[in-house]
This record gives sequence, C-alpha cells and structure tokens, in this order.
Amino acid sequence: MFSCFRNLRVTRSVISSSYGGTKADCFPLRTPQPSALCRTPHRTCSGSRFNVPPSAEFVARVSGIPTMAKLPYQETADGLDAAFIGVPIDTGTSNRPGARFGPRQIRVESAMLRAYNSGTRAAPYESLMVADIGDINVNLYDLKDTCKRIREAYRQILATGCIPLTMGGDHTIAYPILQAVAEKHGPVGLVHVDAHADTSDVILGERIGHGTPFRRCVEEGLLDCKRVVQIGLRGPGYSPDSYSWSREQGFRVVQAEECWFKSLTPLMAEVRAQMGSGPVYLSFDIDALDPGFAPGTGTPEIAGLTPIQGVEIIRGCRGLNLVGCDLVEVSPPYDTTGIHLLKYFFSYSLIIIHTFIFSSTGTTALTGANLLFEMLCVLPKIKYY
Ligand SMILES: [Mn+2]
Repeated sequence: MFSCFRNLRVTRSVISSSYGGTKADCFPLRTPQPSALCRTPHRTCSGSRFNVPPSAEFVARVSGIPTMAKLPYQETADGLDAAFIGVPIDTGTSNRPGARFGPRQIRVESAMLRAYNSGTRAAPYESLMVADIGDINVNLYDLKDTCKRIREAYRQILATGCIPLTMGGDHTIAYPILQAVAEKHGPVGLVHVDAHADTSDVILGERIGHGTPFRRCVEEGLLDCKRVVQIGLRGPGYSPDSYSWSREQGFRVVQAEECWFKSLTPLMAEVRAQMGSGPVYLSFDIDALDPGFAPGTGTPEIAGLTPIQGVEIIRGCRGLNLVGCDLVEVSPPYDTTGIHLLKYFFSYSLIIIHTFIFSSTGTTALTGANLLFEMLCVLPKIKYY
C-alpha cells in the first residue's frame, strides 16, 4: 500500500535529482503540501476488507491516475476475486483501427462509476476484492506473438482464482483468453454479444484476426457448443445465410432483427436455462450496440441493440457461473461527432484541435466502462441489497 507521504517523497526526490537540487531547494512552492495531499482518502483506506474506490463526494473525479473504476492498481492478480485488465491491440482489425486505445479511454471515462448499482442494488465492493492489474504487454508488430502473450498472462491470472474482466482491444483477444479459460475450466458456455459472428475461417489468408476467434475456439474444443448464444448479429453477409456455420455447431443465434423493439429480459431467461450451472464466458463486442449510441468502434453496422438492451443482457447473466468477461472493440479515435473529419479539409492545425476535442468525448468508452461495471455486478458471490 502506498502512503501519501511516500508518494510525495518519490515525487520530490525525482524532481530534485533531475534538477540537480537538494532537499532544501526542491520547489517548496510547487510541491503540494503534505496536508493537501493527505486530505485525499486513500483508495484502500475505507475500513473495508475489500478495495473500495474513493467516492466523488470526497475526491474529485478528475484527480488521480485513471485506473478502471478508480480502483487500486496492482501488478498481479494475487489476492483478487476479480480484476480489470487491458489488452490494447487493434492489429487484428479488418477496417477502422484504434481499439488499441480502448483500455485507456475506458479507464478515463470510468471516473463516472460509483460503488453501487442503483438499478439492481448490487454491491460489488462489499463482496469481492477487485483491482485494476494494468495491461497485457502486447506485441503490436506480431499478432500471433500477442496471442501467445495473452494466453500466458491469462493462465497466470486464472491460476490465482481471479475472474478476469477484460478491456479490449479488438476481438482477436477472445481466442487466447478462451484458450486459457478452457484450460482451467474445460469447454465453457459462451454469451457472445456482437454485430458479427466472428466465425470466419480465413481472412486475407490469415487464420488469426478479429473476424475468426470463435471459429478457432470451436476447432480447439474450447466451447461447449450447445451452450453458446450469439446475440445482435446483423449486417450484409457473404451469403444469404451468414450464420449457418454457427447454427451447424449448435450455437443459438439471435439476430438483431429478433431483438428490435423488445426487452431482452425474457430472452435472457432462456439463455440462463441454456447455460445451466456450468462455467460461462461473456464476450461483449461494443459494435453489438447501434453505432448511433456507440460510434467509436471499428466495424459498425446499423440497426443494432440499444444500450438498454445491452444492460438487460448483462443483468440477465446474473446467476450464471461466469468465469470471465470482456468488453472489446472500443476505438476512441472514432468515438467522435465526426466534426473533426470535416475540419480536416480546412486546416491541418484545426484537425489537431478538433481531433483532440472531439476524440475526448468518449461516449462509446463511457458506455463500455458502464457495461464492464454491470459485468462486475453479476459475477458469482456478489451481494445484493
Ligand atoms: Mn466481434
């Protein structure tokens, strides 16, 4: 655990050594007074046996290093019941890139998250020890090597008994994560929320990419195919029945058209019956939502799910034996009003200004952060009031 004083000393020593100064002249006016820093309650000093994020009633939302949900950061999953992890890649994308920035922007926008779920009365921080354990050290030049690194890292995370809540990153990451998950739990059920089936065999000659992860998972026996549901699939296809391969494997496919104008709460009752008591992985591609709500993503398709339906799906997973969850494909550079693209044609300097301003709106990342919080709230052993 860090103390305020220890952090202050580090800051002061770095400043004084880099300027060649001494303790006596290390910028007393610029260095925050200890009392000012220590008025900030520490993230773990709540008196609870669990990590509890600081409340914005007492700590400004915009202060501090932006970890997921303002939770403490730690380097490993040791001692945790659940952990947020970033996998910052977009080298598996087939269209717009940018998902490598997803984990960062989700963390920034997660400053709005609070400790309780007002809708369901879940109290995750009274139930589980949760922290942000940073990002996987991916290789942005080699997707296969990245998959290997992800698999190895998740093996270690899962070995501690911790449930991973992953911030993508493009959807390629579900494949190596599920390799590690199935190694521990055996073939798992899958709740896959997405605009796309992600079951292509080969794209541009490559077997690894964000359009192929669930084909690879089936080939390797990582999924209990009778306990797989894909929700929200839509968009133009390469053939009249784009989802026949999924159905042939035994997946339940719920196309977006079946979701239009409906609450998905009844569907989720059926999904819970399908999943039973066995281990289940939840993989949520933000492009399942309509791009009007979540424009910041790589392969948008119109006429998608609403954020309300997304929340209904996740809340409908309460009671499942969830062993891992991910939220993928948030691409902050496209999480914009689009205005900066118009400005591009007028002035190079303006594009810098407007890219900065409008890329900072972060609505898709904000939605992603909230969906991840909803996932945390339906993990096994969560206390509800
Ligand atoms: Mn996907």
